Amino acid sequence: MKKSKIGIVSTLFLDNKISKISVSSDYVNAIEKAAGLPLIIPITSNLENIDSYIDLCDGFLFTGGIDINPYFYKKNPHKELGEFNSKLDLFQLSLMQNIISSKKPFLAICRGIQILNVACGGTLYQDFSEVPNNTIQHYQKSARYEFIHPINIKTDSLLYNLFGESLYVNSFHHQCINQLGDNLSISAIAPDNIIEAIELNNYTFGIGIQWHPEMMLINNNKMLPLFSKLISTSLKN
Ligand SMILES: [Mn+2]
Repeated sequence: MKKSKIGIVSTLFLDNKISKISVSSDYVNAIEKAAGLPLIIPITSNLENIDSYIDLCDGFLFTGGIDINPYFYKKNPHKELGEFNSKLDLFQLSLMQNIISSKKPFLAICRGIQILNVACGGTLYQDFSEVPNNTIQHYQKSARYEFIHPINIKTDSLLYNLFGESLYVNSFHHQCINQLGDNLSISAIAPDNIIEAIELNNYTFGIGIQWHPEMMLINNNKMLPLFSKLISTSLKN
């Protein structure tokens, strides 16, 4: 049977001052569990190769990582801004914009939802200390597969078709969406009104989520529909 080729977008990190390309195994395992073929897309300064990577893959998975340089959404750096890497930002923002033009399906996790929003012209809160009335713990101290807070899902969303009106998720973020980008809709919010999921309008499957479903898959299969839907939509494309 033909398998759907899913490009997992890697990240950069510094290991003893050496820049390395990395992907957490949890993402690879999640794509395999949902019967897709994981491929890893490297981060490079060569933006000319982006269209060739898009041609190679049927769908895409954007992964978690460090903060985005607020230069890319025209804000000054907040004092609680974490580490960023502009080369990583440039590649991922450009890749996201070109994937959207190609209409290919994607799932964008954690830093991925933030890349999606910024690629569409939106902005971020750089730290929860910037967020008014933030009352929920969004950076959990428990194991990565533990759920911590519920989300309320809007009825007219792709996410609702997968999970219904509410879902418990894990949470490992100190940033979140502020102003929504163009052609995006909110599909889920936390009890403190933090945006936890967004979707591209008039698009087969283009979802950003703030939690880490690939980590929760270690414990049970409740998050599997996200990956299965990415893969089945990619096969049809
Ligand atoms: Mn959260």
